[in-house]
Amino acid sequence: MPRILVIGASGQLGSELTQELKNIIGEDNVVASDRNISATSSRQGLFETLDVLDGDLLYKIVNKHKITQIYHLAAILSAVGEQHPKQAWTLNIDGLINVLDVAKEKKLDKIFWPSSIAVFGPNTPVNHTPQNTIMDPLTVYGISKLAGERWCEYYFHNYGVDTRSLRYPGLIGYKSPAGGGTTDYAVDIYHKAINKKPFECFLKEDTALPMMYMPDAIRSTIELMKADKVKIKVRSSYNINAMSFTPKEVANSIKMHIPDFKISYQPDFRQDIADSWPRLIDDSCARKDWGWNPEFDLNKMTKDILENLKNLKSTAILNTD
Ligand code: AKB
Repeated sequence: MPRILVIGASGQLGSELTQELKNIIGEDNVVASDRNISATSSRQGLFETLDVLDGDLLYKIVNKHKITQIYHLAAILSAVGEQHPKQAWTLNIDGLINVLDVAKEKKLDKIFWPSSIAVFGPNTPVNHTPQNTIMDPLTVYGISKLAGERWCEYYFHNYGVDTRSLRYPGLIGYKSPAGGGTTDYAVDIYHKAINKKPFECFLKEDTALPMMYMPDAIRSTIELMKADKVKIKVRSSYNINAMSFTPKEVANSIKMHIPDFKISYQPDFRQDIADSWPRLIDDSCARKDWGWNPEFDLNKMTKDILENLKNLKSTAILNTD
């Protein structure tokens, strides 16, 4: 049985992925870790307080729990990264190198590290963005993800570390808040809608971006990690896609269930970031190499999120607006 360490387990992706890994391999085989203990499911079961910049502590935790795989999710995302560029670079790159080093020293079985559509830039083809293409990211987050991809491939080729990675689009879940990204509006909008509040969007109505619903994101991650090593042909990071929509389209999808939902648009600095990213990603390599196939499109996701939020609200678990 693998012994898994999840770094960044209290975040939007980390909390749901940690729970799913526990469901699959058992509570006792998954160690959640984060800088802060937050009120998420990752607090149940094994938990270690860990700042991934502390390489010695990381090493001790790996030894203590006999870890064989790491999912390293801790990062500063695109919007917050532009407010704190050096911190974003340090956390995103030094943290990754600490993880790669411990994987190399301890000969861990495999490592998962998320990249992002933020690795692309204004000269990248925006439609059906290929796996291999021009990459000239404008944000520190994007620069750090692109550099991180190169580091992952470097450790694979030079030290045999089994690094696996996905270029996530905007991830949309309803269970926990998103954390400092440009695609976060597509999370917040559902909470406003279910609470019968108007939503002010920080992107223009016609800004199309690649997006993915959390169940697809979790499944893609687990399928990539389960895939036979010889099938993983891309050791930088795989393009992965599920859907692409604009703020206006997600508002219209919500209006099919909540007809009087209101949206207005007040673009801010995040508009420039979104304008530098692709609209739709070509993920044919992921489909061919390890069989990726998304399940949720926009309307299926909207229905699922609104139903779940409604249930949470009626059982009074949800009290965000
Ligand atoms: C962000 O908006 O920064 C992230 C991402 C696309 O990686 N959600």
